[in-house]
Amino acid sequence: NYKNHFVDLSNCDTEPIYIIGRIQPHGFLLVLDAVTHVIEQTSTNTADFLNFSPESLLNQPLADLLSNEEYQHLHDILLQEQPVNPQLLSWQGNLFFGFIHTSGNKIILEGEPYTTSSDLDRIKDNNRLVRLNEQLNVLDNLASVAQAVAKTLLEVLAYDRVEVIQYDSEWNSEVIAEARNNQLPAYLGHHFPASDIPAPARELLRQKHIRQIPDVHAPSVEIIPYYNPTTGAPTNIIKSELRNPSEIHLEYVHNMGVAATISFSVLVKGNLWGLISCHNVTPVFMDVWKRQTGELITKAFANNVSSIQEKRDKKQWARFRETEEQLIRQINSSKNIRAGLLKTEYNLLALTEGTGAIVALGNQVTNFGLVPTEEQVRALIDWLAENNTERLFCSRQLEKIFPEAAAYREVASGLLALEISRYNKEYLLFFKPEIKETRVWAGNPELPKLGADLRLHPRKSFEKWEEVIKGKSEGWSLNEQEITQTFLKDVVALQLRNQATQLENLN
Ligand code: BLA
Repeated sequence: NYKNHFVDLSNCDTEPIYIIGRIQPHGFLLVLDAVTHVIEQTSTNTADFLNFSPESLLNQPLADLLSNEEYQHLHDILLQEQPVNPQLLSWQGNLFFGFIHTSGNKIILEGEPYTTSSDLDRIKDNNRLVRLNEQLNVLDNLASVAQAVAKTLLEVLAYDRVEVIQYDSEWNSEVIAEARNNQLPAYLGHHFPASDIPAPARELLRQKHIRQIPDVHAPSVEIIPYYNPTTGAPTNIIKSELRNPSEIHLEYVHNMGVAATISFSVLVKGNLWGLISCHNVTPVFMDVWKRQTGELITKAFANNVSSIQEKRDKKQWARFRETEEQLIRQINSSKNIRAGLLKTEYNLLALTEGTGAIVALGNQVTNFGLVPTEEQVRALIDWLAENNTERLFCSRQLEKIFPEAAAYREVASGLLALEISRYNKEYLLFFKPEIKETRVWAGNPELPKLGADLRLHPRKSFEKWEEVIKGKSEGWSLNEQEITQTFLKDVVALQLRNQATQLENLN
């Protein structure tokens, strides 16, 4: 029950926003039984859009309310498993855009006023989309692709600011591209902690890919009755067009100095990669034509991200692979492993994106690049030998499980450790430094003014992010894990072969 759920900053990870029981006022919502098409719940504002009061709709089968022709048209749509939205519907002669989806064994039917778009506007937006796709075909790095997308969306939607936001593996986010006029300050390069998009909001982003808030101050509209009469439970409206957002989020948007937002989820290979978030200082409504163009732009972007990632992963892998083979050759032509590694042509450091490495073999510890002191390294190895049973151990925040590591977080917040012999305390260690945020807050510091609740403000969030990210490095990619394991395997094979030849020579 949403009504008994008092939401504050401490419990928003469990806020049941999917059963909020309210919508925004720019359309209406009905809940129908999927079989009988009887209206079981309705928003209280239907008279603003149709010739029906909420009371006249409740408990009525659709067939009794519409003309035969109107009902037949709607009935055919309702028979489809997943109707494409929007549909153009007519009820007693009133035209509107209908959005239809199922929720459990109910049908949610929403309506928004029918709007037309001039041919000239449609042509312009279409041309922008064509131009963008031409650009995307030749751009090959994420920053410039994201920038082209932000710029095109700013032209199409004409909001004051467009942000392209990427998540990291822990749901902290970063603004990687931005387009704006001078109404709102820049957030480019800024980071936000995962708590700004708590778990229920992330689930929303996964399930509903376009969301708009035309006016954060618009009074919300109730869905009555709150409990569905046949299920006895509030109806899940997470996929609805009109669902009223959480008050906490509305306050956040308000504190940002923004009155209207639209955002598009960026899904790459089915995973939530990030989002494109558009902000306007004054209220503004995007009709279905604009939303459709925005969706096409977002899809083009997501496809590009996917191919850029693939290309980059492949390139990185080829580079690692080449380094690995050369290193093994270099070791093979040296008198022992250590001597081979210390030759300068090929460096162990090029095997990952890390900036430091240690080879602990026999009783010798050999350093490459930025590493903790020998004493610290030996203590780390003792700890690994005692506590770690995995052959490959990865962390991007070592101090969280090994607090002593906080002393050298600047060079080694991240650790990738490969065990050669736990018993002999022989390891291969790779280090990544702490992430450093060097940008300063951009834009006029007085604008927008901080709201009453300081925490619910992007600038405060930025400070929170800096706290959250202390002692953390970039993560270890699958490529890095795989190539270091390959390297270890090849080194061990070499070692065994050398021992075998030595034995033969003795015989
Ligand atoms: C939702 N929070 C969101 C959304 C964004 C952000 C983009 C999705 C909104 C939508 O798509 O309509 C966060 N927005 C940002 C950030 C920027 C931005 C970081 O423009 C930076 C430029 N939010 C909080 C805290 C809580 C919280 C502390 O900051 C909880 C205590 C909750 N955020 C919250 C909730 C939602 C949300 C509940 C879902 C809103 C909804 O019900 O639709």
